[in-house]
Amino acid sequence: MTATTDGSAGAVGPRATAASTTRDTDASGPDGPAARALERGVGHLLAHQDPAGWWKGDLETNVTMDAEDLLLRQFLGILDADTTRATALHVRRLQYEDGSWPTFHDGPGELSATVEAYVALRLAGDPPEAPHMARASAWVRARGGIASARVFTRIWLALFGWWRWDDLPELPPELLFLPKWFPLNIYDFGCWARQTIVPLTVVSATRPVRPAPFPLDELHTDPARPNPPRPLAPATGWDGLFQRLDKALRLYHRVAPRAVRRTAMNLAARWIVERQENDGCWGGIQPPAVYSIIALHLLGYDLGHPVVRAGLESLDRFAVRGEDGSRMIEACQSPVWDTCLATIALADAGLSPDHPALVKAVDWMLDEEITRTGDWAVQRPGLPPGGWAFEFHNDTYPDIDDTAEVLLALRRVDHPDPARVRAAAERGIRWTLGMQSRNGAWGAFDADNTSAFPNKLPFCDFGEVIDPPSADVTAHVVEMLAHEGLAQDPRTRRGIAWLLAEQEPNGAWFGRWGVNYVYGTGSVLPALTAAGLPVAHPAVRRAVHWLGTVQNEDGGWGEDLRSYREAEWIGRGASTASQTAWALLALLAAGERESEAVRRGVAWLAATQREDGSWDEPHFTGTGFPWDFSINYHLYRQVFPVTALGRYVHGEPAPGGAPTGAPDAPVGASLGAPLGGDR
Ligand code: R04
Repeated sequence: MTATTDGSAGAVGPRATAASTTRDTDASGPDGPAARALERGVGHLLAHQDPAGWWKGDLETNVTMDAEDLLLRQFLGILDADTTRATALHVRRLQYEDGSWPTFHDGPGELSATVEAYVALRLAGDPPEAPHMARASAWVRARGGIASARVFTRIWLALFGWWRWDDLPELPPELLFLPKWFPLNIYDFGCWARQTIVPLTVVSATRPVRPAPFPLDELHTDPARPNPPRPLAPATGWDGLFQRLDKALRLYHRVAPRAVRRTAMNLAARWIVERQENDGCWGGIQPPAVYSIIALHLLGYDLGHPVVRAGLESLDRFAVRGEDGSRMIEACQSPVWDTCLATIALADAGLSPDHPALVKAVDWMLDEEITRTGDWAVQRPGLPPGGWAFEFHNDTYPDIDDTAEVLLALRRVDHPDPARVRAAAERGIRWTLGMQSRNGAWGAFDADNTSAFPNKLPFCDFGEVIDPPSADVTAHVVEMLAHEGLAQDPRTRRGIAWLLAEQEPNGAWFGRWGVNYVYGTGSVLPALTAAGLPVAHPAVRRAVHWLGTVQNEDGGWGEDLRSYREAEWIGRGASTASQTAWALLALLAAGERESEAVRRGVAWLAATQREDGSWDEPHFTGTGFPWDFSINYHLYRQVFPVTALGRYVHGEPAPGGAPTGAPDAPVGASLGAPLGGDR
């Protein structure tokens, strides 16, 4: 993976336009490989639209989803043979030769995932002495056994007496009493952590133990001493404070007045029930649904109670059946996200703006608009609702990323009821602007969700637990505002200034919700140039140069998930369709259409396309929590290459109604100077 080009051919010219640069004698012409790949890619995408107007690719994560689904059913006494058998088929297929399980394709074996997958297979009847099971338990023991697993894993084991509740961090339900101004309250957590933690306070206070269906001694390093105390180095500073807090809470657990506890638990129950979605799930994501069902059950809701029954039914909808009868649990479902991205892709690919597929998609997106308030209003009281969530059902947690991309998609379609589209768009824009954080940028679900405390809790070892502004979300918002003609609005300009200050010394931007710097850079460059930053701006040049240095020999781009941990993996990894497309989107936005780098990237996409118009992508290029929770969005391999090829063949979408590629629109000239390159 060496530097091939700095991609500077034609670097500082105005943006390429379809009219001035499309030649039919080369690869970019209407009969060339790029146009043919585009046409096949479009065909594949069109064929996968649901009759209702949406797209949804599988959202693949890791085996802890599947294991916890079985453990929940075991805990409630509703585990059936078919579910267990089908889940085990999927879990067995993902095991490595050495006995371990990874949390993403080609990733290292991971202890907590391996413990949970092992237990899932034990539930399915695989005996401990079977070779694959013996390899797994030996692998776990060699890495410290259950004692070294994350808190969530040990909670699941504690539910069956395989771990002691005493050896878990305290999570008291009295947390719900702390008001929103208190320096650690539930609204300081990112919404996903909040939705998970509130039900877990009930579990942690109740400390239930159901009979274990089998012993699990083989997962302890020393079966005779199954719960070795975790040696905690005495910490100083904040870590020390949180260690002492945990000790104090342990004591409190024993002396907590019953009436106070009961009040706190009732408060938690009400908090949970109020947030149940129309389809019975919580927040559109699987983990909060699982823990909420357990919590309500412990609080006396029986399995026939409408709230619990709807919750259990919603869980069934997270299951995807494979052709071989296997069963995989999705952490979450992505219809809104996939639909807006597919709409943009098809519009960029040259589909007529009134194409029935696009109109149908807009109809569906309009019906998905969020019209009521949610947890976001705690930070922004009085802000009228608007915007979109990621999932079919998640009205409490619309997110800024989906809202920005839906708004970009709506603009690309000629809908028969433009007034209706405009009204929804205006609510979405107002909501997005209202959700801007104090620093001028945007997080995914909340404004100003930046407290340092949540990540310090011993409980929070499962991944990111706060939702601070990120470059990728901010870029999507800036791009949307630019297309809405708001590039000069002071709020947009603060976003741009924040982005320019966030650029890494190497020229790239960090990818919070996609892997990794290729995603960040692929999000930011199209936003900056849409907002009028000249392609000659030093920030744009630095990013273009960086992309040139990390292009693979084969012409594609790839970035390994290890880039979240190890600097030598930044920008480095096997080429993938989505990451190659992100790099191309950045380069095309930077006016690099005629460069060697773009030509080779486009050639890679054309050469790796399958007969049916799709691309293979076993590597995970989506991010739930950097490093700790990774996602393979199965539609990314399709929507991003189609967008990139479409922009290559037809030119860039025109921001703010200006003609495509209008050279140096006045907005750009004025932006370049005051926000200039020096940081
Ligand atoms: C790509 C940008 C759109 N948006 C992010 C949405 C991601 C959708 O997928 C997931 C979101 C999730 N959240 N929290 C979890 C999660 C999983 C997803 C989650 C995971 C594990 C545990 C608790 C929560 F697949 Br434990 C928000 C910005």
